Amino acid sequence: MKMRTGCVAMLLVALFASAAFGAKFTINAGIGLNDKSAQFQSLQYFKEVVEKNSDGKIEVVLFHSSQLGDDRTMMEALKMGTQEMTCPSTAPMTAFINAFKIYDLPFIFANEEVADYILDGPVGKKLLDMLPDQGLVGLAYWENGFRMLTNSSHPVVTPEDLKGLKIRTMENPIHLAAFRTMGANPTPMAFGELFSAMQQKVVDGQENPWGTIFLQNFFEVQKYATDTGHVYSPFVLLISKKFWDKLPDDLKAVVQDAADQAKVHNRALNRKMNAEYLEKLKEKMEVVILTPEQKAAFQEACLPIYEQFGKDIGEDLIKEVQELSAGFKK
Ligand code: TK8
Repeated sequence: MKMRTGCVAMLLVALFASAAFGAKFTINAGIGLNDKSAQFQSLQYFKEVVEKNSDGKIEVVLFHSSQLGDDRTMMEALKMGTQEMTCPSTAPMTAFINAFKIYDLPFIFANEEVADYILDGPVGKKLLDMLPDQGLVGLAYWENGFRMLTNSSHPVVTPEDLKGLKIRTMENPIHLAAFRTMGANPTPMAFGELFSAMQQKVVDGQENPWGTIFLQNFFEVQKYATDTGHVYSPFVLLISKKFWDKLPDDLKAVVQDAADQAKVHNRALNRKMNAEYLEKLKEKMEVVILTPEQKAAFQEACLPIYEQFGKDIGEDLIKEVQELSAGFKK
């Protein structure tokens, strides 16, 4: 009798031990940026926390540089359940959930602190809560950051300087409309095609945060930059709902906690890197830093966009963000 209990106990120990060795779940996570980006470094951070806190039950495998596809195709793979994780800019997410267009309104966030406040508050949550209906679960808002304009033709100091410039935008109707309104000739394109499009002069320019402009070597094919900061791009750490529903609650908690921890890491790192790479870019490109008056001219030129997309996004939602932002105190 004693012997048998001992055997069962040993068997149980053996079973648990083997569970700890072989991961039960694999998260394949892909992004568009390269492995030097703050985004990739934050995914590495996420991977470490998840693998440690799940006692190896979850393994995270990372892919960068659009190895698994662009933002749009990876989101589709998450919906189908053939890929577990990605971290797109919110702009291409609007193809699935219209309300995310709120983040595409030019100059809607005055600075990063306001962006954090809105994204981590009721508005940000309300939008994440819309994702499960689309087969996606939004774990946290990470940061792509304020977008800056670059081009290969001439310095851009006023909106008039945009005239005739062929600018690549993300696949998003508001970004297209905003650049059209400012007088440019915008064209949407997946991120993975952008470098060669600039190299082959299919487009004259693009817009992305300083870190991306530096780390993706855009300065090799772009001579001029302007700190327009016209849009703040959030990233959303997304997980496939099909995968999420299979995870036991304790592991869901581990993944959610790691996503939140990595968010804090990501925002701090991204801001530090954007500031550092701006200084490095000044040695490689002609960088225009706009005065507040010059920046206001871009803001004014974009005002018709609020009118044009007000109904589509929802006047109430826009008002809610504007009122919350106005009430924000550091
Ligand atoms: C990376 C994209 C990129 C975005 C863009 O997949 O497309 O310009 O800024 O960073 O999400």
